Amino acid sequence: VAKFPVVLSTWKNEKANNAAWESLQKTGRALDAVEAGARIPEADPNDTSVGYGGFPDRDGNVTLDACIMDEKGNAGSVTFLQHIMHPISVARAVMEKTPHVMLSGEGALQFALSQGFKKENLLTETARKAWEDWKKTSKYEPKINIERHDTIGLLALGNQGEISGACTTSGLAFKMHGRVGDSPVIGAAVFCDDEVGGACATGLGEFVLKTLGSFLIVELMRNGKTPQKACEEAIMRIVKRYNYKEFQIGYLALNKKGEYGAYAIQPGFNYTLTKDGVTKVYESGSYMK
Ligand code: SD4
Repeated sequence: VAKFPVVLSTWKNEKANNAAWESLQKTGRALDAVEAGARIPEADPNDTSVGYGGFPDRDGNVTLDACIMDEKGNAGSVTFLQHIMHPISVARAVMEKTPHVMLSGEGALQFALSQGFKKENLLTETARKAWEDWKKTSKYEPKINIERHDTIGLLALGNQGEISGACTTSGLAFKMHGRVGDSPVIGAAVFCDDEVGGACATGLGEFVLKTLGSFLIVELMRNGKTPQKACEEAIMRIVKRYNYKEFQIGYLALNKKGEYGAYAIQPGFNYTLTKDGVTKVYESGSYMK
C-alpha cells in the first residue's frame, strides 16, 4: 500500500517519476504531476518510443499520440500529431480549452500552434538511421519489450488523494502512416474514476484497443477486485482470445487507497513507483514465465 501522494509509471522511468513528484511538492495536483512526468521522455532524444527521438512511421514521419484524464472525469487527447515536442501538454490544452476530447493530425497541429507550441523537427539522426536500416527489409515486426523504456503511462494520487493519468508515445516503430494506437484513447491506454482509481497500458496497442483494457481494469476494481487482480484479469481477456505469444501488453493500476498492481503477458515488463519521495523500479509479474 502506497497511500498518497504516489506516482506510478510504466517501464523504468525514474526521471519522469521524480519530475512528477517535484510537481506534487509544488502544486499537490495529480494532474500536474502526470503531465510533468510525461514531458520527461517526450523531450529525451534517447527515448526512441516517445516524442522527440521517437522512431518514425514507415514513411519517415514521427507521429505522436497522447492523452490525459483528471479526477473530475475531464479528458483530452491528441492523435497522429506531428512536429510538437510535448503532445501531453497539447492533450491537456484540448481538455481545458476546447469543448472536445480528441484532436487529430493537421487539426491538432493547428490547435497546438494557436496555443503557442513551437513547430520542431522531432526526427533525430539516430532515429533516421534506424529507419534507413529498417527500409532495407521493410518488415513490420513489433518487438517485445523493445528497450524496456517504452510508451510512458503514468498514474498519480495527488495530495488530496485525487487520481489522474496520462500516456504519451510515438507509437510503434515503422507503423503505417496514419496508424493510431491505444495511447490517445481514453478507456484503452488510460482511464481514471475518482470513486475507484485508475489504470494505464503499454504494449501492442491494437490489443489494448480491442479489449479497452484501462476501462476494464477500473470497472473490475469498482466491483471489488484489487488492482493486482484487475490487471491480471485484463491480461487474461487478451490471452483467452488472441495469439498472445507474439506480443507484449503491460498494465498498471492504482486505487484510491494507494494500492497498486502490475501485470503483463510476457516477462520483461517493469514499472516505476514513487512514494514517500523514494523512487524505485520493480519487475512486474507476467502470464508467460
Ligand atoms: C502503441 N501502446 O502505439 C503503444 C506503443 C507501446 O510499448 O506502448 N509500446 O501501440
